[in-house]
Amino acid sequence: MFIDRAIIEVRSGKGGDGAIAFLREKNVPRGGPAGGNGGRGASIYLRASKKVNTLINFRFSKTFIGDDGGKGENKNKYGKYAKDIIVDVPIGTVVFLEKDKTFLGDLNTDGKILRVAKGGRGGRGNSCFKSSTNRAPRIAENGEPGERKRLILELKLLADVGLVGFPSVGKSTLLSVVSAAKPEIADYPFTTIVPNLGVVSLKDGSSFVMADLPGLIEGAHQGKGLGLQFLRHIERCRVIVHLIDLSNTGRDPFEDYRIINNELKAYGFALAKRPQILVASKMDEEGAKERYEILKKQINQEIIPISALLDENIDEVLYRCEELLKTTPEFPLFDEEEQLLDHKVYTLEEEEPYFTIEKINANTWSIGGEKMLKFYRMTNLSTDEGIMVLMSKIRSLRIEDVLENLGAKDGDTIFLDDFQFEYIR
Ligand SMILES: Nc1nc2c(ncn2[C@@H]2O[C@H](COP(=O)(O)OP(=O)(O)OP(=O)(O)O)[C@@H](O)[C@H]2O)c(=O)[nH]1
Ligand SMILES: [Mg+2]
Repeated sequence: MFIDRAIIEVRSGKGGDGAIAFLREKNVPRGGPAGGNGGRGASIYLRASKKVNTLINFRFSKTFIGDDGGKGENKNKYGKYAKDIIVDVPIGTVVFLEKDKTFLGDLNTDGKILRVAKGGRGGRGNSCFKSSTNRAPRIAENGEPGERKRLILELKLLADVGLVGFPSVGKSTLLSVVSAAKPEIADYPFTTIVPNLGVVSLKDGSSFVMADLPGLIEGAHQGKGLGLQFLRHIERCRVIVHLIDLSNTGRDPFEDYRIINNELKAYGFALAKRPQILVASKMDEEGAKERYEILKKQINQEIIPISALLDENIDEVLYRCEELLKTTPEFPLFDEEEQLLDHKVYTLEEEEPYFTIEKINANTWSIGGEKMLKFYRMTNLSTDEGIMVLMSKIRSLRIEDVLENLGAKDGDTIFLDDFQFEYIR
């Protein structure tokens, strides 16, 4: 069975705890603090890979758990970094958070990688908390917890050409005539439930992938029929071949045409802007020619009349497809810029920032800002509790995130007035 949707759980590892230790050497009666930092927990990544074609394996293996980072040790030894987990998924997998359907990424090219759960950072050992007032801090941070998320993976069909139209208009039949695919064909609606793919090879040596798709009915964009599933698949098709049934269906062909186009428009994602080839199907049926003449007048666009049964005009459709594919770019599934705009955070009128960050040299940074310095100076750092208060302030202001964005690297030195600590992510 073709599975195009899976739900998985990912859990990144917790960071290792920082250590509290002191140097005890023969000739150094009161050695300084020497507790090392904890190691980073394992992150979990998804990677688009040519080697995987379906999401079927995620039916059996659904949970991915990263190892925790190692604890810091004495003599300033860092805890072990846990090995990240990389999970291969088919090219074309789109990832969402299950809980609120937030879009996380579109793995649309081979090798593209997406971090879906960040490993916790290791806690700092006590040697990080030395200051002029507290030379032997008995304090260390615990590692940052890992993340736990449930993800929806969706594989969008990667086809160049998608066949759309009402149920039973002959989409699967056309696919079976032009490719080696063997889709089910029957005269009842919704014969096709999951799309079939076929490779169409032309006489000039070129080829493209065509997909028949489940039939579409009015209200599909609200989930009627197999609608939404169908529409999800077609997002990946660059060219749409829109089949209009000219046999005696009891419906009006022009009305069919209008309804399908409205559904494409209502679903969004610029589906309606895809280049469309109009095809009148089942021209061998009685009365088809008369209906075709009427339809031609109603639609001011070329409509290719075909009969899959008699193999009439089929090549014409294929060459039109090829022509359009040459000039049609791939459509981005999600406008990533638009996504960012959606999440833009607006703040009130410019307020003086709580803190500022200045780069002193390649691996040294300085935190400033009047409010931050005031807070620092009012904190009694001669006790471990005082240091902890300061560190949690730094965390709650997300200063470390800002440092990361500015390019700070593990091991960099951060100054806050005369206090000094090590940057670790
Ligand atoms: N006379 C005639 N019948 C056709 C032609 N093409 C398809 N049919 C018939 O139309 C019926 C439906 O064909 P399908 O190819 O299954 O239609 P579909 O569009 O894939 O239908 P769904 O998968 O249900 O959406 C079948 O009974 C076919 O034999 C044609 O060119 N001429
Ligand atoms: Mg079909």
